[in-house]
Amino acid sequence: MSTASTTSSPQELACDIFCAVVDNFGDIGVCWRLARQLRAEHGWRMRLFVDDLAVFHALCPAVDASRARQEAAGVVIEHWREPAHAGETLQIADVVIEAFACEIPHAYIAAMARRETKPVWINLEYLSGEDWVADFHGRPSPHPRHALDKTFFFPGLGAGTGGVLKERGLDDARARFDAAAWWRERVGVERPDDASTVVSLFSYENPAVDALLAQWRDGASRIVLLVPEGRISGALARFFGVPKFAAGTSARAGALEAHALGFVEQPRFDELLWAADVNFVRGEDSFVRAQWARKPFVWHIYPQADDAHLPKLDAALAHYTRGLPPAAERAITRFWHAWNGAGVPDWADFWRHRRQLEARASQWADELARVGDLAGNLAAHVAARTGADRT
Ligand code: TRH
Repeated sequence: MSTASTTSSPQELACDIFCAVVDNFGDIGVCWRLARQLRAEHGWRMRLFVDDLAVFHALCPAVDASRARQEAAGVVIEHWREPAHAGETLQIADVVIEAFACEIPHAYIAAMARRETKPVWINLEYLSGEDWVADFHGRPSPHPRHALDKTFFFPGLGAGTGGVLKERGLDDARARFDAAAWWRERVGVERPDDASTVVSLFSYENPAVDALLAQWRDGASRIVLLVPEGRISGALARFFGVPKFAAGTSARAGALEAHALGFVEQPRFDELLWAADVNFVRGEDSFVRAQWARKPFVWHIYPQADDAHLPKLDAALAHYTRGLPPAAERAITRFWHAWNGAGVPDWADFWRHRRQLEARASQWADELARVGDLAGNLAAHVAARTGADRT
C-alpha cells in the first residue's frame, strides 16, 4: 500500500468517516446523512468507508454493492472490505470520524500520528437524551501510544450536547410537501379526509402490535396505516390473514385500513412522516426525523442488553413531554412504555390528547433546534481546533 499526503485546498477540508454496520439501517443511516450534509452545506471533501454496501444500497440505490470505490451525492464511498483495509492509497484526511466506536485501521491511525498537521479525530457516539451526555460531550481522549487525541462527540437532545442532524433546507422542504400527490404516487389512493387518522408504522418486531391493531380495527373512527416493508410486516400479515404484507399490499378490517410501502431512498423517508398524523419510529435516525416532522410520535427504542435502553427512553420522554398537562404526559409515557414492553398500549387513552401532543411536537422541534444541528456543531468544533473557519 502506498501513502499519499493530503493536499486539500484551504477552502476544502478533507473528511473521512468510518462506519461499521452493526445491524439494520441506523449506523449507515446516520453516517450517510452526515456525509451528505457536510459535503453539501460545509463544502468538505467527504469519503465514507462502509463495511456493508448491500445495506447502504437500500438507503441509496445508486450505490453498487460490487464496487470497491464509487461516488454518490458528491461523497466518495469506499467499501471497507476488511478491518485492516483503509483504501487503495493511504490518504489521511483533515478530519477523521470514527462512528459509533468502530475501530479505525491501525495503519491509518499510525499514519495520522505521522502527519505533520494532526487530523481532528472525532468519536461520534450514539444519540442519548440523558443528562450526563452534556458532561462527556467534547471531552478529549488521548491515544495510549500515539501523540493523538480524539474527541468524544455526543449527539443529544439538550443544551451542551452535539445536537442532532438537521439539514438547512428541511423545514422548507416540509412546507412544500404536496401531500395529495404523494398519496397518489406512493400509496395509490387519494389522501384520506380529515376524519381519518393516518398512522405510519416503522418498528422492530413488537408483541404489543396485535393489541393495537385490534383496537384500531374495533375503534369508532377510521385509521389509515402506512407500513414500510420490514421487521413488523410479518405481524401485519398474520393479523390480516394474508401470506405476506409486502409493498403494494393493502388490507382492511373494521375501521382499519393498512397499506404496505416499499423501502425508499433516504432523502424521501421524511415524506412518510409528513404524510401521517402520528408516526411510530425506531432506532436513532427515524427517531430524529420524527421530531423534525413536528407530529406526535411513538418511539420503539433499540433494545440493549440489561435494559440499558430504558433510561434513554425516559430521558427522551422527559425532554419531549416537558410542559405538557399532567394527564397528557402520563398518557404518552404509558403508551411509549407499553410500546417498549411494559404493559398493553391503550390507543384511546393516548390519542384523546391529540391536540396537546400536536402543539407540544411543534414546540419541541423549536426547542431542539436551539441545540444547533450536529453537522454545524461538528464544523464549529473543527474550526475551533484548526483555528480556521473554513465552513
Ligand atoms: O434501522 P434502525 O433500527 O437502526 C439502528 C440500528 O439498529 C443500529 O445498529 C442501532 O444502533 C441504531 O438503530 C440505534 O433505525 P433508524 O436509526 O431509524 O434507521 C433507519 C434508517 O432507514 C433511517 O435513516 C431512515 C431509513 N429509511 C429509508 O431510508 N427508507 C425507508 O423507506 C425507511 C422505512 C427507512
